[in-house]
Amino acid sequence: MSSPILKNALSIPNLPWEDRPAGSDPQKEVLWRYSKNPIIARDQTLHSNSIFNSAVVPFKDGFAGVFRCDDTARRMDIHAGKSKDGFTWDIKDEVIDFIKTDPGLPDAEYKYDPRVIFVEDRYYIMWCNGYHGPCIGLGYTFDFEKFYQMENPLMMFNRNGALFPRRIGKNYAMFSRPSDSGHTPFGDIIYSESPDLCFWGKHRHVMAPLGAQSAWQSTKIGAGPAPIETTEGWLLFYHGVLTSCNGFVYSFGAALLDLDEPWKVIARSRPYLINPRETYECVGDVPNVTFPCAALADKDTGRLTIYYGCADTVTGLIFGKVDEVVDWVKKNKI
Ligand code: BMA
Repeated sequence: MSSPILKNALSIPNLPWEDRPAGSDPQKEVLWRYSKNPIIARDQTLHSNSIFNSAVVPFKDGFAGVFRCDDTARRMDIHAGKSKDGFTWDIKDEVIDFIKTDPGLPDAEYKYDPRVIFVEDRYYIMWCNGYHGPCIGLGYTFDFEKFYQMENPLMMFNRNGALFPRRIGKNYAMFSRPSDSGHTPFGDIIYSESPDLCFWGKHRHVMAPLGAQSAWQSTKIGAGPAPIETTEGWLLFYHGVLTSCNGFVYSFGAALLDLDEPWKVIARSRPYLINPRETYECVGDVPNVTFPCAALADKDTGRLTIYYGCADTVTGLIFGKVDEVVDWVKKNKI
């Protein structure tokens, strides 16, 4: 039976999955963690210090992805990987060597926090690209072997770019989060459109951080994975940051956005879905971070699998059902 709620979704019969554990109360937690988290170790490639905030998609009879690997010189870059089952990953030791679609394209000083999504005929990658400060990088691949880099979509001082899986009207669409050059203590989610993936405009404000009524998202927010299309609107997982006496705490929640005008918020969760509480989320290079970068939904079962970075060190999996998350957002909206 197909999920009644997903639109334009893929069948992913081999979606990584584990049933809700006995004792987990759906009223209390709509999502649940994989019992064998983390699935990717920090030193899984030859030179990696940490592998986290990484994105995957179904590819051929398995999965492929782009992984943030900081190396032991603490350089931030992205690497390609493949997997048969979505749990066990073979990640290349070498960084992705992008082929420039225009020889005049500036080099990147660093790359991090990739998102990957299939749109029309190829897999697009967005990441945070170092060019006189953080900006959004954009590239594509057909095979996860050769990667092509395009123009940076927006000006510098922007992060958390997430491309939509289809055009809105005639245009491609993306979310971004304007920032500064440091560990930005502010940030709203912005929507933009482009006819050609080069020139972007029609910028619209989507959501701002909230105050004391939803403190997990009080300092800044940013889009997570590419949004998922449902009959109830675009389902967007987004991270929210709280400033504690020990620094930033990264949790994540979800919102439903209008299908035709995605800057219009239908519902936005007051509580978080996931916050850092397991040891691997609280202990690492940056304690207290849960940061989703990929969400795969199976058309046939409505199952949802989220890949997320844990404490800026390792990568974990979270499971749920799309219809349950949508219900939860509606019931727990601001
Ligand atoms: C953000 C980015 C993310 C990271 C987060 C927590 O600014 O650097 O990659 O997960 O901070 O350190």
